[in-house]
Amino acid sequence: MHRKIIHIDMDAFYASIEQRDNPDYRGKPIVVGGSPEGRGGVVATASYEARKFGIRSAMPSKKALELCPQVIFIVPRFDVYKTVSGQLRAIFSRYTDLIEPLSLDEAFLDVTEDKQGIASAIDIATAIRTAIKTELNLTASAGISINKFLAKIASDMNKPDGQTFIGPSRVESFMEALPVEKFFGVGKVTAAKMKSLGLFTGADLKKKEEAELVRHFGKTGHFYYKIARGIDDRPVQPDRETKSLAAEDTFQVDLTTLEEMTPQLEKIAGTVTNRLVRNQLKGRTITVKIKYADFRQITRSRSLSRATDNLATILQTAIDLLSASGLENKKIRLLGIAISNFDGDGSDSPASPDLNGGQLQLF
Ligand code: DCP
Ligand code: MG
Repeated sequence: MHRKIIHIDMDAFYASIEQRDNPDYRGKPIVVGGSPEGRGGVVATASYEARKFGIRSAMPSKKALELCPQVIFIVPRFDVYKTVSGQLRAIFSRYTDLIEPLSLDEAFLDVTEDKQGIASAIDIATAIRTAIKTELNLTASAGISINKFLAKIASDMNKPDGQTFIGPSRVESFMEALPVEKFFGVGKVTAAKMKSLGLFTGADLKKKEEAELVRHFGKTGHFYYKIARGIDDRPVQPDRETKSLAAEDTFQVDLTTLEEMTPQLEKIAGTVTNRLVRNQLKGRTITVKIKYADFRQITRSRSLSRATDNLATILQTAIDLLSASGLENKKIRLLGIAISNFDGDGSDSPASPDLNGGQLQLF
């Protein structure tokens, strides 16, 4: 008996809301976030009209302006996006209580048993998208399959305003044909490593013994072994609170000096800060993860007096923690930054035993 999992992802979320609420923006290339003078700031998202010019999320606004001089920059209205996110959740909850939001515009739904007895996950996804269109005047895309991994990939296959079903009988052939860089959770470095091992698709992964994958990729090797066979047992976890946000990067070449590490740390801090802002979170505890060339790993934390989402503050704290960790004669292969102890989540003791005891779970 297979589960029925739906992944819903809104189309050009912030930009679509702005176009909905202001007729002057409709049909035009618009960008939410960034500064119009191209003086810094990055694009949060671009309307599909702007994407035709090559504008993408996380692109510097300067670059966006170069690609499309007539692009309109819009200041984000997070309160509105949050309200819409709540309205989306209300629509989902007509069909199931097993809802796991991933961000304001994205969620997994387990509709194995749906509240209305519709039974067909395809019909439920269609009904949800219709409700979003008629009630909220926005469009969403959906992926429907037997687990989270496949549903998430599927929701991207027919964007915008579309849906894709990967049924049980198609799972095996779909996974075999899937390029490793399309795997949800496989970053650039892992993809490059896979390719260097001759692993280009799910079919290549499937030919490897589990022990060999674990030897190359550590614990994640177990996951690759299973997912190559279309198996992903992770449950849809309702009400999973965001306890921490993290980003990390593995380097092609081990780093040895703080001068080499600082720009990398800056990039990682930028990613974390963006995600804090996107999720409207501020955190008080900053944790740095360091993995050495010999795979040993340490974490170092510091709690600030006030919660922050400020790039400079987070970066400086991370640099301080890194320098205090003792870098002499060390080769570093991975750096990560996690922010936790969010404002309003109640766990504001600086020496939270939860954190000091279980820092690894942050990443
Ligand atoms: N976002 C952001 N910074 C990023 C990526 C996204 O601030 N680097 C924000 C703006 C997006 C929203 O999160 O509207 C949702 O992100 P998605 O990745 O789902 O992108 P969109 O919904 O904008 O577009 P798509 O139609 O590709 O899903
Ligand atoms: Mg989206």
